[in-house]
Amino acid sequence: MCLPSCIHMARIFVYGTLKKGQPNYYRMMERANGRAELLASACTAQKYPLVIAGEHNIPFLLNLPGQGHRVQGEIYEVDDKMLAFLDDFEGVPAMYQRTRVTLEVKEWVGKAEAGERPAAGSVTEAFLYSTTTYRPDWPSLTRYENYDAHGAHGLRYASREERD
Ligand code: PCA
Repeated sequence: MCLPSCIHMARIFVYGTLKKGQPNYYRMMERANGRAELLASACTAQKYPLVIAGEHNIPFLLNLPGQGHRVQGEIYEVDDKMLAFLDDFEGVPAMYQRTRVTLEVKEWVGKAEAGERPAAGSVTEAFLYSTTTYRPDWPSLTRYENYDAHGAHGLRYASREERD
């Protein structure tokens, strides 16, 4: 018998359209896709170039540590079902690869692990969707620190459903 406590959970850092208020956030909240629970706001410990690229204006964190900004995002705890859904949705491994990243916690809002909530400034790890399979000109695109699909850049994100 599998009790709820034996469902495997993973942590994922989202920095793009999956963040709260962004176009794909609802997909993480859809129970049919699995479970996701907000743990914290955070930023990457290292700098990475976060660019908006391609004809659909998709945000990509390029796996080029040391360049760009310390990227801001949110850490979620997800179950295996949600992780599998997100891997499929993000086109792993062709479009993005799911790798591990070191993060600095900004504000921990979710459940604590061993009694206490990690303090602001503490270091943790999670998965993220970054890519090494980018076009040669992408590293020279404008680099963002905090993605917003509706930002002043004016690059409108084309949702999966409106692409042909
Ligand atoms: N979705 C993932 C990767 C980029 C995107 O739009 C995320 O939000 O982290």
